[in-house]
Amino acid sequence: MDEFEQWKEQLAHWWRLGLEYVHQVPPTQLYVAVAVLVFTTLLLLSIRLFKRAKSNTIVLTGLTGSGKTVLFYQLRDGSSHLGTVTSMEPNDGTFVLHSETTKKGKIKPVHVVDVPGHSRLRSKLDEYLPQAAAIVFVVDALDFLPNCRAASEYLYDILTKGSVVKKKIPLLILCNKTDKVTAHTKEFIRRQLEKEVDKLRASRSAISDADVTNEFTLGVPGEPFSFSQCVNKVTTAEASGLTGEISQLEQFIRENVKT
Ligand SMILES: Nc1nc2c(ncn2[C@@H]2O[C@H](COP(=O)(O)OP(=O)(O)O)[C@@H](O)[C@H]2O)c(=O)[nH]1
Ligand SMILES: [Mg+2]
Repeated sequence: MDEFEQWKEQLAHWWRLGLEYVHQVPPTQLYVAVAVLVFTTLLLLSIRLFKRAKSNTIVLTGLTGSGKTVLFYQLRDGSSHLGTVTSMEPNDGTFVLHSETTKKGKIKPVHVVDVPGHSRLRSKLDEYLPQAAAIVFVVDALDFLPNCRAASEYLYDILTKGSVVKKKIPLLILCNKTDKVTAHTKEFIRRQLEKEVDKLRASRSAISDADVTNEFTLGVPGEPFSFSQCVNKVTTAEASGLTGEISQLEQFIRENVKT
């Protein structure tokens, strides 16, 4: 008990000393000190907010076999790593694009995630989409027609996600495998996807009363669907992961992740 009393006495003493000291300090100095403290706190907070707003994450997705993994390696290493890759795990990496490694000056690294199109792994998408600066939806331009329906359903799901619509995340429809002459053009693919999404729109709104899974609706009611009706910017481009012709993809990435 005695010890406790002593402690209290000591604390009270220090408190008095502290107060005396503060009184001795000219008020202007005190104000300046407080202002500096408040200013630095605000500065640190705003830097944090600013950083979070400027994401560098690019989500690469699309059906299995469209060529995402090959594109991922092309972006990172400038080679396709053919035959050594599997499609089960998401590839996830932060790097300076291979084509930019020879450039001088400070280049901002890009965070690229390759999210597989397996339906049981699509929950991964919900994890990555909210932090995405942009989305690349990879389409197999060679084997397009048999997969058109499935690709449209997947695309529909992405374009109606709350995280995508609210943040207006830009989306690139990347028609891959254009190294083969039998590949469909991006204009053709875009038109077919629009037609298919239009059909989906009708069927999904008919059943949505009981089973609401899509958070937002697409397009303008009564008008044929077109990607230009989306609140987020939807563009198309061509690429070949196999031969490394990915300049349009790299340009899209750089438009959305500033150096
Ligand atoms: N011709 C051609 N084939 C490609 C191209 N990109 C990928 N492929 C082939 O498509 C298959 C699937 O590629 P992969 O990257 O594993 O697709 P993922 O399932 O989307 O990750 C592989 O057999 C690749 O060799 C391309 O640009 N041109
Ligand atoms: Mg893969």
